[in-house]
Amino acid sequence: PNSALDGFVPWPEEFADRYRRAGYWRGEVLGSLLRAPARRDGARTALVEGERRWTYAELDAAADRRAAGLAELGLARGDRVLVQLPNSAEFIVLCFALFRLGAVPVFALPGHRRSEIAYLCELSEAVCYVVPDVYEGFDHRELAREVAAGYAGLKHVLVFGDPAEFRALERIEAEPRAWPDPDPAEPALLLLSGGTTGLPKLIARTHDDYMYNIRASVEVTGLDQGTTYLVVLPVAHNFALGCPGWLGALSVVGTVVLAADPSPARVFPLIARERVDTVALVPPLALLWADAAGAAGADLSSLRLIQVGGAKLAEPAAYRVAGVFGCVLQQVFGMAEGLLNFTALSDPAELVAGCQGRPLSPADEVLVLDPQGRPVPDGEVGELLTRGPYTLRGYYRAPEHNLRAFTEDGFYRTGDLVRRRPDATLVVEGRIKDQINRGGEKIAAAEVEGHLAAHPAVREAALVAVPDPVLGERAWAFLTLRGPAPRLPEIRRFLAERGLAGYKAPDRLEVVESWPVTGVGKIDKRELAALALERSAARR
Ligand code: J2J
Repeated sequence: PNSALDGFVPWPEEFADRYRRAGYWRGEVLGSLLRAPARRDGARTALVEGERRWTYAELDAAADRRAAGLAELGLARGDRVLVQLPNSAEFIVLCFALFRLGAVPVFALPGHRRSEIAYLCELSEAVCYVVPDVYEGFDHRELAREVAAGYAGLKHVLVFGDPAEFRALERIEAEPRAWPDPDPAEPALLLLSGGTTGLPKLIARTHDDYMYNIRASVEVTGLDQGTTYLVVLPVAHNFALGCPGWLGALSVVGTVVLAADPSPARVFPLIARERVDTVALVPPLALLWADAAGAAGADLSSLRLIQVGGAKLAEPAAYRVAGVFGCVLQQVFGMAEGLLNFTALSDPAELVAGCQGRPLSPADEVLVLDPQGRPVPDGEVGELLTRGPYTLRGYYRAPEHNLRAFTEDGFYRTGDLVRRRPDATLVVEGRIKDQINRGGEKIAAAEVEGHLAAHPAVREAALVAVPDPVLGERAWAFLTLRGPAPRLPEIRRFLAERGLAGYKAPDRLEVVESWPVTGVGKIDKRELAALALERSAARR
C-alpha cells in the first residue's frame, strides 16, 4: 500500500501515552506553527533572503496559496514529495504548504545526484520531486529527467526558476482553502540518515515528536521574539531545521535570515546588516569564520549565540571560537534520528569546551554499553544507545536493518562512542559505525565501497576515515586491483557518472596488495587508518 504510514515504526502505545501525559506531545502540527505569529504579529519580519523580506502575514499567506496550488495539482494528505532546494524562502514556503496539506516532504541535499535521488524516490514512493533549475553549475532538470525516466511513480516535477518542460514552482498557487489538520502522531517529514549501509536510510519524524524537538530546543537556546537566526548550513538538515533552527526561530516570532553561501566574505556583511544574533555551524566553518573574523573588520557584535555541532569540536577549537567571537558558544551533539545534546547557555567556559552537552529531555533515556551490551561505569567509553520522546523507533521501510539498529526494547544504537560523566554530560570519543564524518558531512563507507567495486580495475575497496586538521576527517579509499591502477580524478569521474553525490568521493586513493584482516576475517579498517597516517607522514 502506498501510504506514509506503511513502513513507519510508531512508539509503543504505552510510551506514546506517557509522552502525552507528560506534556511532551501536545497534538500540535507543524503547519500551524506560523498561525499564531501571523495573527498576532503579522507585520513583523519573518524571512530575509538577499534584498527580499517577508512578513509573517505574507509568509503565512504564501504557504496557504502554495498549499492550494499543490492540492489542485492533485497532491494530497500522506503523499511524499522529494524536496531538493538550496537555502531559499521558496523552500520554507513549500515546507509549510506541504505540512498544511499533510503531504510529507522527503529532504534531500542539493549535492545529491541520480544514485541518491532515484533511490529516495523509489523508497518513499514520492509522487513529486522539487528542484532548482541550475544550482552550483548543475542542471537539476536534467537529473529530474533521468529520475523520471526510470521511476514511473513520479507524477510531477516542480522547478524553482526556469522550468523547461516542467512546471514552475513559483506558479503553483491557488485561492487559499482550509484543510483538516493531519494526525499529529503520523509522519510529518522524512529526514535522511547519515547512513552506515550501502543504501541511504530515511527517518520519519512525526508532528508530535518534531514539535517537541523544536520547543525543547528553543528553550535550551533561549530564542525569543528578538532573535535573528541565520541559516548557513543546508536548510533541510536537522540541525538548521529544528534544533531549534529556522522552525524554532519562526515559532517564537523571530527573524530568519537565509544565506546561500557560508563564506565569511558573503556572510559577515549580512550578519552586520541584519544584526544576526544566532547561528548554527559545523566545526570547520566555525574555525574558518574565527580565522576571518579578526582580519575582516566586519561588525559581528550582534552575535549572541554560536551553536557548533555535526562533528566533534576539539577543545582548543572551542576556546578559539568562543574567544574570537566573544559570545556564547553552545556545543550540540545531535542526530537526525532524534537525540540531541546541548551545553547550557549558563555553563562555564571549561565545561562548554570539554564536552558535547547533555541530553535535551528529561525523558531521554541514555545507555552507555560495552561490546557485550553491559553498561559501563560513568567515565568509561562505550556505545551510546537511546530512546525517548523524539528518537525514532525504527528507520522508515527498513525492517531488516532495524533488527540490527535497535535493541528489542526499542533503544537506538547510535554507533557513537561516548563517555558519560557524573554530571550527565557526554563526551564523544569516537564511533563504531562504518561512517566518515567529513566536517559534519556523513559518508557511509559501504555505500561508496559498493560503487568503487564496480570499477573494472578494482577488485575490492575499503573507505577509511583519516584524521584531518581542517575537516576533522577525510575519506581515503584503499583498493586492491584486478587491472591498471586508476587515478583519483578518474575515480571521481567514475563515481559521478554512477550518479553518486560529489561529497562522497574519496579524497585520496591508496593501492594495497592484500588486506589486513581482523580476527574474524574482516578488512581491518583500523590497520588501514594507521597505514594512511604512515603514508601521509612519509610524504610530508
Ligand atoms: C561529535 N559528533 C557529532 C558532535 C553530531 C544537531 C547537530 C548535529 C546533527 C547531526 C543534528 C556531533 N560531536 N557535536 O542532526 O540536530 C555525529 C555523531 C552523530 C551524527 C549524526 C542536529 N554532532 N555528531 O550531525 O544525522 O556521529 O546529525 O551520530 O547528520 O553526527 O549526524 P546527523
